[in-house]
Amino acid sequence: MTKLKEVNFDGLVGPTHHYAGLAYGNIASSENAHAESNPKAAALQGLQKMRLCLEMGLEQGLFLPHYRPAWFLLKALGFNGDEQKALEKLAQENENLFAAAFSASSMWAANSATTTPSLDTDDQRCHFTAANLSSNLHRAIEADFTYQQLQKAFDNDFMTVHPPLPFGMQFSDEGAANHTRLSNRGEENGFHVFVFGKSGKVYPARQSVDASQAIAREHGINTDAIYLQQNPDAVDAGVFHNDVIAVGNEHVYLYHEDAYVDDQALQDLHEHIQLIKISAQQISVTDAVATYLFNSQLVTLPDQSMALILPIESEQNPQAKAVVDALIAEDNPIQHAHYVDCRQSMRNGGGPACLRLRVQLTEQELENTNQSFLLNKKKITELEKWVEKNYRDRLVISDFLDKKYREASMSALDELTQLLEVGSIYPFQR
Ligand code: SUG
Repeated sequence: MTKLKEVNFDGLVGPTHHYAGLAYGNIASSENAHAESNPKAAALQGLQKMRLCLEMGLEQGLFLPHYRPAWFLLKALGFNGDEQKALEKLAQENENLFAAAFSASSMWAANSATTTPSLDTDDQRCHFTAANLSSNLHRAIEADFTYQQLQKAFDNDFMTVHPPLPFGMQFSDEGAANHTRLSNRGEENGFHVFVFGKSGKVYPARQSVDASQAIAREHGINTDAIYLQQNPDAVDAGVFHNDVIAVGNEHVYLYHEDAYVDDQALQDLHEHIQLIKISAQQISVTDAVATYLFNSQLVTLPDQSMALILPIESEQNPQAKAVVDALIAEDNPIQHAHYVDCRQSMRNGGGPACLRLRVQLTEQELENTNQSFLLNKKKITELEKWVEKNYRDRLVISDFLDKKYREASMSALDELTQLLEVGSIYPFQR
């Protein structure tokens, strides 16, 4: 049996983290639009979660924040000339576009890419496809730089990084948030669960089935792959990604009974996979969305037991807490629950699972991964100091008009690349 090691790559929260209500269909994003944000707390909360994972004996990596404002976007839209004047004009004319250009949304690394481990592919290479995030402008502008970072981290003799699928709604792709690789401990190959949407009455779906199928083809997935359609009513209740209503790990798949139009294809895996279906009576979809109970990381610990890493919002809700307590008490591999504070991210609809891209690698692939993207506790301490020094603890959208603040954000990113020894990855460094 070839052993795969799971590494979680978290998106480091960037200095421009803010609340602009840009993600239609994401209830937290709409509810917190224009609230004051705390980028320092957001980044520290993220690092605290990464530290917890390391302390649990897991491998942990990170992706760097994208540089903002996204001048490549603004220039393409004709905002040339004096930068300060251009930003002032834009802020007045189109606040959403202004906010989008400063979005720190790359923190939600679960949407950065879809990956398939080498055990399941025709050419026995590990494959990555950068997500195009076509549904929302502030997210679509992540695609190019994500692709570049993935190449920097993983493009080598053993792994292949693919560019984003063609832009547009037909191939709208939001990455690993809608894909889960399951596996039975005794079996070599995995099972791939792809989840796609068709828009509800109110909110749009974000992952298209054409995109999921293209990725499966592109990666040469040579093992079972199933495609489940999101329940449009769940989409309308705020389930904009599958990881808001389901989580899987190895031979366990935890999901809400109202997650899909039809879960028969999932049921057909029951001989290999332990399906844990949570009923609407245990917790409604609305409460699942409010607490992000399912947006937890389900991880295998070194002793082979499994742990859930959940947002504290689900500890504070009696129904969600009861579901977790019952899971721990019942006969299944989930034996531990850790509640983490990622409230700054949660207010934009991003829980623990959103903040990380799961990558399953062989020992050789892990050795060949660019080590600058991997973390240890010492590096986390250095990153915490870097955040303390460089990040603001209060931010509103109009602060982006402050030139000094923008310059400070750029020099913080410059310092970060030195700290992590990744080289000059940002255009302003060239
Ligand atoms: O795409 N929020 C993100 C949250 C992504 C969560 N990821 C997963 N479920 N995997 C989104 O909706 C809000 C930005 C704002 O409103 O300012 C935002 O983009």
